[in-house]
Amino acid sequence: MLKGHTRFIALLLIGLFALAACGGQPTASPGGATAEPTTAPATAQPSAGDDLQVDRSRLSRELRFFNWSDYIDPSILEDFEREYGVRVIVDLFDANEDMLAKVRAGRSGYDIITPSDYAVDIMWREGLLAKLDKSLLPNLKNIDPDLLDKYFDPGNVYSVPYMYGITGIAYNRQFFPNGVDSWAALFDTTQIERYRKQFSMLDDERESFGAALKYLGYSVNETSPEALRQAQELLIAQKPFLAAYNSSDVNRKLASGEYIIAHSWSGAALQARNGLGSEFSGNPDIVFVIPKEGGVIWMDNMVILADSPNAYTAHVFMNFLMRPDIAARNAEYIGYLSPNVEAIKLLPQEIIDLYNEGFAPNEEVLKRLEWMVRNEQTSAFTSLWTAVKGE
Ligand code: SPD
Repeated sequence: MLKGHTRFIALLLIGLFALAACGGQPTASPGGATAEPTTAPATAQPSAGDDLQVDRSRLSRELRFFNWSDYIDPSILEDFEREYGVRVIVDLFDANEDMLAKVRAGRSGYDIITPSDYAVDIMWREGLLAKLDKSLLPNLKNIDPDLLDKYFDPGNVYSVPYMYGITGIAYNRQFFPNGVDSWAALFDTTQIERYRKQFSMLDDERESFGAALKYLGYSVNETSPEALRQAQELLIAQKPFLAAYNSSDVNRKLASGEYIIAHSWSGAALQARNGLGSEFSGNPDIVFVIPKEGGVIWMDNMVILADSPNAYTAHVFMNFLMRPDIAARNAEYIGYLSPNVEAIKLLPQEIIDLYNEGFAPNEEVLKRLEWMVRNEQTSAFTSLWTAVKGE
């Protein structure tokens, strides 16, 4: 077990280090978290399994967590409530832009959220995030240093890694006996005619434009008018063949056979392969691939909102999620990649084998992956996407 596992981590570390798009120097965080009203039983005591001396008198009774769908093992929330007496109320989103719209409107009531890389960048610049108090996050020591201090939050002043993954193509090998190795399988109209209305693209302005741009030979961050025109044209030509733009239940539809191929996040594909707890059963014929033209690597991160009334409790929850046993259970359940090096050591061999089959990047695949960035020009994707969708 350790052999394959160690090789996986080594490959991952080498590749991620090479790809790391770091920027800026760490900024000292004074730790802006404030105490919330006393609502839970008092007495500070060490909590099981981590180093944090939790002051229970500072815990709120509830915590509001805004998370991607199918992105946490529900039994972990029950464990947190059992251990700390805090009920975590979860609301779901399926696109960074939807999450941002809700948070920007103000008074969302959320304490903790899991934005992707480029969305963290947007959020801290807009003053939406609280600075983290690292003294309340001792389990940060378990996080792979190569996944810290990234370009979107230098010094991790506002965010800590939750899960990461890659975006490519998931397909049912029964219908593609020769395999799939190109985005042409989703864009070439002579190919997609065969599975008209049996495939989906992510309902995501950056991801779907990113796939089209990669197929055309561009970077996912390309914003020249000519490249964007070509990508838009490609997406519009594909649209009549699509079953849907779908970021919410690609996992279920691949597993059930309703889709035979889909633009997918790696973890959703692994859920389609393995099933998801008691939610649905998996399909052993689901395969995941990063096309030869390349794909996306991304990371979702835990952040606390600047107006969170429960920042102390949010830190305790974040620290809990970074406990190796908890992070391992979560990664095994949701199928995404844990940034927690101690958790990876606890994963079962079955999961490591699937990583090695393509549900995680190896050294060769890492060379074909790109991180998404945001800048003045990338806001163009919003109006182009609205036009493609015809909204
Ligand atoms: N169902 C959970 C999906 C999490 C995907 N987040 C990644 C977005 C990358 N652009």
